[in-house]
Amino acid sequence: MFFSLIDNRMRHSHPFKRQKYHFFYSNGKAHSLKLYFCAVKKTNPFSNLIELHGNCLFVSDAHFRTPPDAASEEREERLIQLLECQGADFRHLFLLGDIFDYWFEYRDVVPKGYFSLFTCLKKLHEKGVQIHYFTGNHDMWVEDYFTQAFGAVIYREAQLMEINGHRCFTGHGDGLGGKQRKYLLIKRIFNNRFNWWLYGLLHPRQSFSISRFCSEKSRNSHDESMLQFQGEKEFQVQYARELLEITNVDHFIFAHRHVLVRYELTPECTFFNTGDWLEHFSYVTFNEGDAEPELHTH
Ligand SMILES: [Mn+2]
Repeated sequence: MFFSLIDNRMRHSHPFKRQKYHFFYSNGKAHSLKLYFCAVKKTNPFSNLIELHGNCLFVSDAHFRTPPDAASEEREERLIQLLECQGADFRHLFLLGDIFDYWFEYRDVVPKGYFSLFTCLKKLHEKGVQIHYFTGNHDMWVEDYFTQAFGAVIYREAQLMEINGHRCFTGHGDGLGGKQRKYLLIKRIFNNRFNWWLYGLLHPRQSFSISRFCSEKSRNSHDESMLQFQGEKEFQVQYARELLEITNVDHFIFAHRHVLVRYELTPECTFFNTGDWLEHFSYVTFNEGDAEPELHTH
């Protein structure tokens, strides 16, 4: 009775209602639940389709350390070189998450360092480049500092966008697809506003020490086999296939996995991962007039 009520609501208010209803029942995962609540609230998660025009550059996973060490400063310099030499050509810069190994901003305090990078981003902003900052699992605590400093638009979830007439689904890509209950639970705890506020009560010296310890631990626990792209076993690929069942997407552009890859999902739809700015020094461009995004290494 309750579900048929929802079904009726969806039938009258959504362009993809029937498919979504089916999606909820056939999957029953966290993101399906989200679609279900969207249905209850009569909102469409794809209704605020953002339209962008112009050349786009996607870069992710630089994991700049807090405070920056020599290696981190070198990577920062390399990223600035890329942004400066490509600067005149692109209109949108996508920072696809985990740019910082740890980012937590207090009302009056931000992590020190990154001065050259921020100056470069400010210059780009002044030239008219729009910066899109997608938070990753290491920098989910971004608040409004980047927005105030260089007008960045902050996205906390992956987003469907129309880029130069192509439907692109992009975001950091962590926690999407597969059975990642434990990961999603941890993410939810970290992302909870009340916990966020509680953590902010700690003195920066304490909170930054805790974060460094956790970052180090997660770095050491990485599975060697995951260094390679796993094809259909990839959670992001599985998620992309699930999403393709309910809506049209031309290109998926994710990060997080630190693998630079172009993978054909269907003849009409391609999956990309930006790699990283740690070892691959890779990035993705999607220029006006291009049929699909392109992978590069610096
Ligand atoms: Mn990540």
